[in-house]
Amino acid sequence: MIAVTTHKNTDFDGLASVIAATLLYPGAVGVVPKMVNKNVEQFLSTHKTAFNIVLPGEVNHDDIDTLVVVDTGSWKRLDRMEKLRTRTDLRIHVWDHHQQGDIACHWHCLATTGATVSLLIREIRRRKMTLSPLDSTVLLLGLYEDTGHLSYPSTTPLDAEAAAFLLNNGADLNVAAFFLNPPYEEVQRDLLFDLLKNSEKISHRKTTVGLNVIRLEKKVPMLSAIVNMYRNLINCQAVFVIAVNDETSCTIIGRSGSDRVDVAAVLRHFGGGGHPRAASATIRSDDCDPQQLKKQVIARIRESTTKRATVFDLMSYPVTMVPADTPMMEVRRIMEEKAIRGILVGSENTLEGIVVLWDFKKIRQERQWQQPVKAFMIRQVATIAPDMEPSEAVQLMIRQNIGHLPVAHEGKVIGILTRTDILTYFYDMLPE
Ligand SMILES: [Mn+2]
Repeated sequence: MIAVTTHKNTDFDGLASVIAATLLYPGAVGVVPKMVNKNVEQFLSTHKTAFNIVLPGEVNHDDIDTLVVVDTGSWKRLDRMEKLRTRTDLRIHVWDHHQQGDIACHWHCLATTGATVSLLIREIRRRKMTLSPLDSTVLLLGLYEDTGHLSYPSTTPLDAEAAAFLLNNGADLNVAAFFLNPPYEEVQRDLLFDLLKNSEKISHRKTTVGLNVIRLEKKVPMLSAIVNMYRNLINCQAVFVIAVNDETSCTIIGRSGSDRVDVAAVLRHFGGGGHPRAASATIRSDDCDPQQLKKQVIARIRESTTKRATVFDLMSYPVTMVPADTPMMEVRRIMEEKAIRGILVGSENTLEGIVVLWDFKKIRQERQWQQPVKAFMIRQVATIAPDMEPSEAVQLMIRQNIGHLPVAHEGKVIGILTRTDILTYFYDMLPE
């Protein structure tokens, strides 16, 4: 028998991948873990009979000769599959978009797509299969949940192609919207207020990280969505929420909106995992002390050294500067010669102003080209520090509506960042 299974606390990508695999492996049975996310549970309560899926307790493990694992590569994330771990005659296939895993398999399809189900859909398309509207809809739920409706940065062209294929096969967007955007309930609102009231902020290398310890009386559906909302509201680069489940277990949820804080790297020290921007860890110990955990998280944040691109890596230097009494015609000549659109005025220790191509429009008479640059320059010049992130430079440029940012370190101009540098970075260098 071929069994297809996925990770515990199954999300829609896990469920969709199981269902897609049952289509790709004829006769296969989908084994869905007992613990599934709330919205998946709601979906299954009305749709379960439409699919060939069972619970782990309903399957005779000895009958399984091929195990297809989707949306995870780790034994410990599977539900009641330990028995199979030591079987030498078992064939194992893995389909996954995560990086790590300890399942030794005979065949795998691993790629960094937004959703695992996109990998299975690629194979469905390759085999020229068609899907029912119902199958298409559940696959779309998985695809949209893991890619934030194709909007997360992890989304790839393969995900978008998969979405087009599903829509062509009749996927229902009304059903998708219903299960992906359930209304918030009182318990979630209370939690959000609690997080906002009791947040502690620490600063580390120009980033602000929010920390909370909360007590969870019961399971809160969509906890991670609430944590995300909370991070947006308090405007921190990252947040860590330590949720006390009971005396012997705590869950740490990390969410980041910045390349500066890699929450997965921090939570790996606590046995957790995930992505740089979304990760979690569950700690079980006889005396789980959340305040102690908080101290450890802070220590890990402080020692984390994520080396990301900074303004320093992108800026141009040396910088062309002219003294304030330079005639405008000379300024124009230098700019033409160097093919630059802006020039700094002053010296590297005293930045007095900036003149950009646009300022030439202030010149109405020919004789004005003889006048010094200080008569035309802009005196209020925004500068940026070399250790800032490219995205912060973009925000500053947008806010001030400027295309040139002198880079200053300890009062000295050490470089300049232009729109071109930013565009080159975001469009040419990002997809590594
Ligand atoms: Mn997934």
